[in-house]
Amino acid sequence: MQLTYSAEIEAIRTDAGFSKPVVALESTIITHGMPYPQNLDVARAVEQEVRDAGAVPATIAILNGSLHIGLDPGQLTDLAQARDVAKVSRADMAFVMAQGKSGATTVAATMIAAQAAGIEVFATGGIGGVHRGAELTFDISADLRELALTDTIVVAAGAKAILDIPKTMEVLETYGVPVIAYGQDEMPAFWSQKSDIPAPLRCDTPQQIVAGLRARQALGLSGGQLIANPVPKADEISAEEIGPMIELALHEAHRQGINAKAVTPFLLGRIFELTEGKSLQTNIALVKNNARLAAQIAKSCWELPK
Ligand code: PSU
Repeated sequence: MQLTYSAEIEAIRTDAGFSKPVVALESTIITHGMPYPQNLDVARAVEQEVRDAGAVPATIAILNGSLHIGLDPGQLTDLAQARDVAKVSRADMAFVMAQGKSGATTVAATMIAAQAAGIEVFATGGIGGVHRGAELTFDISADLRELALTDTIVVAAGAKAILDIPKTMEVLETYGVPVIAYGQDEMPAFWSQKSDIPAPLRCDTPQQIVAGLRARQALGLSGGQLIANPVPKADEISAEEIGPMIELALHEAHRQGINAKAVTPFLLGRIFELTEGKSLQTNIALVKNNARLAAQIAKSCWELPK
């Protein structure tokens, strides 16, 4: 696949890969997950977290048909302000590229791009999952199947709490995806540290995560892993506080007939309004926290190569 690299990534490319640990970052969170101008500040701050932790950030997006591994500062600024950028996943990324269009990559598409570029670790906010009411709508994010298929470690604050977390866990189990809570026994719930849902696996250090990854590879097992990293306590919104607002936003989405790819951006936007901006502050804090952990995991991957 033809990939286009930012100057920062180009500078560390070698025949064997990269001369420094790299962390992939997605772009749908910029175009569809947060409002401008906070989205641009966050995109820059998250890249800086990765650098401060000793790795190199590669924000991934499709610009005019080219799959970019790392965005230069001007490209990041343009993307944060762009309107009508497609939200691309496995099903449509190749078509957006073939037609010379631009697209923001979701978790699924970013995993594919990271694997193509040889990047093992990717940080985001929260993965997509099984939507509430999926027994009727069948609305299940393509992110879950991607975790089954593509060999990228995804660091997220769990699945977004707008989703049905127990059903999301069931699907991940069916797909054989390791779901690892970081430093606690239960799954985090995006804006909240706790969910009362036990985590299938727990790791307490980046080294443990990478030891598990290498053991999976030695067994010949393909597919990704989800590292569920709880939001820092000081930044969380408790499940009791945010729960009623999620219910209200879901009710409105249903009444307005919002479906498919529009559901998650609609819900995040409404919860931002209902919490008077607090959900965004928590979202920002958890993404930065995930970027820091992803950088540490990337460094451990580096110390324990395949
Ligand atoms: N994390 C965030 N905000 C976001 C997302 C992740 O903090 O907006 C994006 C990711 O790109 C993820 C997408 O893939 O939400 C899920 O969309 P859907 O539910 O339509 O699959």
